[in-house]
Amino acid sequence: RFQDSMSVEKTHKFWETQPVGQFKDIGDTSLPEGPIEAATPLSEVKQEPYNLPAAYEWTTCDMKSDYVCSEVYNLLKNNYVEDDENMFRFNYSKEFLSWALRPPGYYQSWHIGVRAKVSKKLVAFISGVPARIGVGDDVVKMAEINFLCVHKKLRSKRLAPVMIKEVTRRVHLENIWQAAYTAGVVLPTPVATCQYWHRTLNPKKLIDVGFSRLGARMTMSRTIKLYKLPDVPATPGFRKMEPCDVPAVTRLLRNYLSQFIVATDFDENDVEHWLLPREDVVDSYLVESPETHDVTDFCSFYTLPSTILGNPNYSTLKAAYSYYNVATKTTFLQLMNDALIVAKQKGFDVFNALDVMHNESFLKELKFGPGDGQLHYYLYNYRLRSALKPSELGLVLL
Ligand code: NHW
Repeated sequence: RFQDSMSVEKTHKFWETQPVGQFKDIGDTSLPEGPIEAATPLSEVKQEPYNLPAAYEWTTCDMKSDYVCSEVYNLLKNNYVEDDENMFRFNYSKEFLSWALRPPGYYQSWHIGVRAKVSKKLVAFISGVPARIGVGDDVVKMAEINFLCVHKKLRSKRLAPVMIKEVTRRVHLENIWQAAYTAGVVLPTPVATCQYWHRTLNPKKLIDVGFSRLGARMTMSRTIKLYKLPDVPATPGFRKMEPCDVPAVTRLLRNYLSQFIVATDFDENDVEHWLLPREDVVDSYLVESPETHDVTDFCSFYTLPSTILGNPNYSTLKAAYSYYNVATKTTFLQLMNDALIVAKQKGFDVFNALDVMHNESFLKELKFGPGDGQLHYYLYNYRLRSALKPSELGLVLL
């Protein structure tokens, strides 16, 4: 019989056992907000790793080692996230992984690999990094979980639940009891469901590789004209962020992010790590008022190329992803248009942004188009009374 596939809730043998919001509780406003399970004494946390199938063993990955970083890079390059049509696969660079996994106060024990015992080949990975996240009026120490990956040949063998339990155990050992993560798949239960929007910078290439299609009644030359951008940013005082800007940018960001229900809580050390420009990893620009020399506006994006699968002409799609942006004096529209201009100058093919924070206010006007597929945000062991709108989120995970 016909069923609307959108409304079918699958059973989740693993997730049903975890302290996360369950589908059956959606709409039950009698449940309290906050931790689902209380923290336990550290002595009660399981001391030994979970069991893996006999042919595999745990490894803790030293991301300072160029060799280990290459192993993780290659696992992800060949086995990480693809789009629904299997045309593109994320290709996080080694420099990016080393940055993403070693923020202030990181734990090497949260960089968890699985190796084949005989060959020592790395076949799976999961990671966490510590973060402070504001939820409502609380600031909660959390783990941000990312880069969960199982080699294509080992899929559907229930390895992922063991890896998630193992990272949870190691997070608990640091006396941290909550986590945040995003995924393209629906799991129990999203705190928000967001959409990616794409701003074409290099129309010819995007059309050639099948990322986008020529619009109805559009020619290539009209399309190129439509997406053309000025050569240089328009805002006086627009420049690259420098180390001396860390205090001012931190103030600007903290003030901006405090309005969202779930948001990153950045201090100066975090801003120094996450937002100071790093070549081919993260770019940050700000507006310094020519009169007062105050920092009034800020924008940033990170570099995440995708491998183009099976195209004879092109092998990589160079994508910039909107990160954190704050406009106080410049209009948000002009600030983000300047971000597009510098991204274009740097050779990006496309600029992507989620509909989080105030991004909705510039997406349509700056000619972003909605993507297919959604990104769901999740919290582990923290219940919110109801789901959030994307615009209530002040958090971007890599
Ligand atoms: S999302 C990207 C995830 N990675 C990929 O999509 C790469 C390509 N796919 C794969 O490598 C960003 C595999 O398909 C993976 C699943 C490894 C995804 N999140 O081993 P089985 C992140 O990294 C559940 C959570 O047989 P598999 C965030 C699935 O629902 N759960 O599947 C990561 C099912 O459980 P259920 C996911 O295909 C957040 C079970 O896994 C999931 O061979 C992690 C099936 O396992 C996903 N993306 O491997 C959670 N995809 O209950 C962190 C599938 O439905 C939680 N599953 O039966 C917090 C932990 C820390 C807490 C601290 C207090």
